[in-house]
Amino acid sequence: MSKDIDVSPIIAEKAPIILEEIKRANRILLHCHPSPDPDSVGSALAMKFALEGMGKKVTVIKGDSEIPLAFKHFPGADSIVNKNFFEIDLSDFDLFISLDSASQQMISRKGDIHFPLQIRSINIDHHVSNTLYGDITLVDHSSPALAFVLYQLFLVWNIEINHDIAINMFMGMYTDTGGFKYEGVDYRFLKCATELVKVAPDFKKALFILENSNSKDAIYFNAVALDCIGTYLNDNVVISAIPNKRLVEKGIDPVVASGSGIENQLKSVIGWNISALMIEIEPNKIKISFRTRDSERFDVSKLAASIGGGGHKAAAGAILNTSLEEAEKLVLSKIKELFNL
Ligand SMILES: [Mn+2]
Repeated sequence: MSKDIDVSPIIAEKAPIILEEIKRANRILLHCHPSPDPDSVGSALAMKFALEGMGKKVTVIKGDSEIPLAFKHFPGADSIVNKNFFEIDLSDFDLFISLDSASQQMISRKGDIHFPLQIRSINIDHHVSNTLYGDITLVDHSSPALAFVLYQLFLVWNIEINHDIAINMFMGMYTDTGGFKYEGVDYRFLKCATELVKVAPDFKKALFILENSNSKDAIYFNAVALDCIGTYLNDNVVISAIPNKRLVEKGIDPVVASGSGIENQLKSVIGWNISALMIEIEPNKIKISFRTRDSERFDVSKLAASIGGGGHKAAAGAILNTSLEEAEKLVLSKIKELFNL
């Protein structure tokens, strides 16, 4: 079987333009997005290895958040620099490549980032909500994981996919699709995954660590989350709204908590068509994750966008600086308005 897959037209068009820009640069900056997921970290590390193979000096910064313990075994994770975007000096670099980040806020929420930057920038992403910032943009929203976009870029660029690149890309592709189950997974995507596991047959070990590095906080958090459930709009909508004080009194770290995966359990109930996990991560700051069982009828990326967030049709999110009650009211009114419930 050849490793080739049909490269999507947008990637085929942009690949040579991006490569030219990379060739002109020597020192390249990459980042992880706030609350990084495996697609963010895996893509940044895969890109780092690919660029280093071209002889570039590459720095990956962790960005706003800590790299979760469950990703520390990704090859190259120990090289991630412990800084956010505002703690680096852009004049140390020639090029910034933003990955898996729909807007400037996904590079950092610690301040405003204005494009064009003082150095050249490339925006490579797969979110429909991408705001097209940066000097060069490649947004392929047909791809369910950014790592799959990178695989196709590397194919055009003739990059050899080694073990470390393969593990990083596989982690992103696996998790961004809920284990190859979400919209957009097709034979091309699975063929790419096949090629990756051919190079990295130890992917099972990496997945085991990824999925079994829960802290006890995550389990206690799930108990609180399930205790805070309410259903609305004829049981079409389930909301778990978690007050900050419930987390504080149990000593649960809200950052750890938000990675517990409870949002995927909520949508597993027949009839609960839209789920919203609302965590008051600090007083009057609400982190919301939307999921849906039926992304054709209930495109939650539109719901998230209507309150200033973004994401994908089946999984999206937003952050609101309001009380939990107001956030709940707002979300329910937007759901009514958008989906006629
Ligand atoms: Mn992604």
